[in-house]
Amino acid sequence: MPIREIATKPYLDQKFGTAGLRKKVVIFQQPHYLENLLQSVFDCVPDLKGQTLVIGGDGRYHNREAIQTAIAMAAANGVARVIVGQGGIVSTPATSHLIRLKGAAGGFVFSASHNPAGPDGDFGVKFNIANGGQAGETVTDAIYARTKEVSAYRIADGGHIDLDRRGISQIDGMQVEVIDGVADYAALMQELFDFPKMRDWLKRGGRVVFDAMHAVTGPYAQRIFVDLLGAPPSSLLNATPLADFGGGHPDPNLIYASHLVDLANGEDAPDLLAASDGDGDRNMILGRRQFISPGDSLAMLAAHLHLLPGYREGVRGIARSMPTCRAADVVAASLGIPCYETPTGWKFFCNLLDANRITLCGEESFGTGSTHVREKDGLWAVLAWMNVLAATGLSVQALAQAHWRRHGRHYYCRHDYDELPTADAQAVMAGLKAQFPDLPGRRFGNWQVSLADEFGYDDPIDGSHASAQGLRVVFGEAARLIVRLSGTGTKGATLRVYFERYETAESELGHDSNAALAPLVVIAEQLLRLQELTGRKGPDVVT
Ligand code: VG1
Ligand code: CO
Repeated sequence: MPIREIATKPYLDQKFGTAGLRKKVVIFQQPHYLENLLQSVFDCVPDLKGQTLVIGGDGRYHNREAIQTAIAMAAANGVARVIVGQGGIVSTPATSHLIRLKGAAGGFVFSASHNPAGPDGDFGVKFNIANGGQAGETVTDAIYARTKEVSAYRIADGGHIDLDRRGISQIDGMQVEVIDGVADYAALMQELFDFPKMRDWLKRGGRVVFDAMHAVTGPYAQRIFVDLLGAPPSSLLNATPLADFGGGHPDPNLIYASHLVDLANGEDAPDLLAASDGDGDRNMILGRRQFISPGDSLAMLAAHLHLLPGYREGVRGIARSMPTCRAADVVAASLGIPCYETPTGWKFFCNLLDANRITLCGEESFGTGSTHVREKDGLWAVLAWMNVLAATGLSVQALAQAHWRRHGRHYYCRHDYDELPTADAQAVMAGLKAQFPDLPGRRFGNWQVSLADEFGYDDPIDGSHASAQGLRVVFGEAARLIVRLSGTGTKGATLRVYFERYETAESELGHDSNAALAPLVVIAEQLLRLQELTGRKGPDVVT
C-alpha cells in the first residue's frame, strides 16, 4: 500500500485543554483537521516510531472514522504495532492500562468525555504517553506549536481495518491487533478487589444498580457485574454504547443522572447506585438515601482502602485537585501521610503516582483513581465501594455517618455558568482578583478570610510550574470559595464556582448540603457580582 504525503494548511485552534482537544464534531469533520493534529503528535513524539500505539474510543459519533485515520497515519509514520479495541471501544482507564500492560509508547482515546455526542455534539482526542497518563503541558504545548505550522501529513493509502473482528493484520509492515477491549481491564479489577467476597455480598441480597448512560462502560459493566460477579442483568441500565449516547448527557452527577437519585430515595432502593461518563473515567456513588460527594468518596475510600486486596499495604499519600474539598486532607492527617493539592486535570497526579508518593487521588468532578492506572477510573471506584460495603457489612449511609462523626463533614457543591461570552467570564475573574489585596482578615458572617490568591503549582517531582490555576478565597479550615474557567468546554466560556464548608460538631453533620452552603453562595455573589457582570440569574448546573 503506498504511503501518501498530503499537503495541508494549519488550523490555529488545536490547543489541548484540561483533558485533550475537544471541539464540535463539525470542526473535526473539516478537511484534514484530525490529520493535522495527529501528524503534529507523530512529529513531536518521535518515540512512537518502531513502538506500540494503543487506540481506544468511547464509541461516539465519528469514532470509527477517526480510528481508521489514526491507524493509517500510524502506519505511515513508522509505528510498529497498533492495538485497538473491538468495535473501536476502549474506555479511557482501560486504554491507560493497555498502554502500561503492553509496554506501548503512547495511545489515543477518541472521546469528548461526558460532552454530548452525535452529529451536532462534540468529539475529542486525548493523547497519553508511555506511563499511561495524558501528556503533560510541555508535550501538548509542543504539539500545539506544531499544529500551527504543519504543512503535510503522511497516511497509508487505502488501508481499512475491520474493527469488529478480533485478530491480527498488517498495513504497510505495521501490525494491527484488534483485541477485546474489556478483558485485560476486567483481569486487573480482579487483582485489586475481592471478587469472591463481592459475589457473596450479592448472593446474600446486596443490590447494585449501575448506569452506563449508553456510553463506553456498558460492555465493561456487563462483563464485571453480570458475568464475573453474578449480579442480575437488571442491575445494569443503558448498557449498550450508542453513537449519540441515546441523545443523553453521560455526565454522572445529580442533574444528568437524577433518575438514580430518585431511585436512591425511593421505596426499596438498592444498596449501591452508580453511574459513569462517556469515556468511563468518572463515577457517581449513591447509597440508599445517601449521595456521596466525590470529595467525600475520596476521603472515605482512603480511610478504608487497606481492606481491599490490592491495597493491603495501606495508603502512602493522597492527592486532590485544588477545588476538591479538603475531606481527604483530614483523613491523611489522621493516617500520618501527605496530602498533595494539584491543579485541575488528572495529568497533574501522574508524576506523584509514578514516584510512588500517593496511592489514591481524586477530583470534585466525579473522578477517583489510584496507582493501578494513570487516569481516573469510574468502574474502579464503583468496585472499590462495593468491596468496602462487602468487607464492612455497612450500608453507604452508615459508613458516611460514621466517617463524618470521626472526621467532620465537608459540605460541598459546584455551580457552573455555561456558554458565557469569554469577556464576561474574564470580567468576573478579574473583578475578584482585584479585591485580593483587601480580603485577608475581612469578616463575612462567622467566617474570616485567611487567604485570597491565584493558585499555582510547583510539581515536586519534575519542578515544573503551572500558573493561573484558579482563584481561591479561603476562610481558614471553615470554608473555601473557588472560581476557575473550564478547560473542556467547546462553546464560549464555562465559569465554575466551588463552595466548601467544614463542620465538626455532631449537631451540624446532618444538614441538607444546599442549605448548609447557602450563606457561602451569598458571599460569592457579593464578591463575584455574577448577576451584574454576566446578566445570569443563577447557575446552569448545580452539582
Ligand atoms: C473538567 C473537570 C476536571 C476533569 C476534566 C476532564 O475540567 O473539572 O476535574 O479532570 O474535566 O475530565 P474543566 O477544565 O472543564 O473544569 V473528563 O472525564 O471530561 O476527561
Ligand atoms: Co471522562
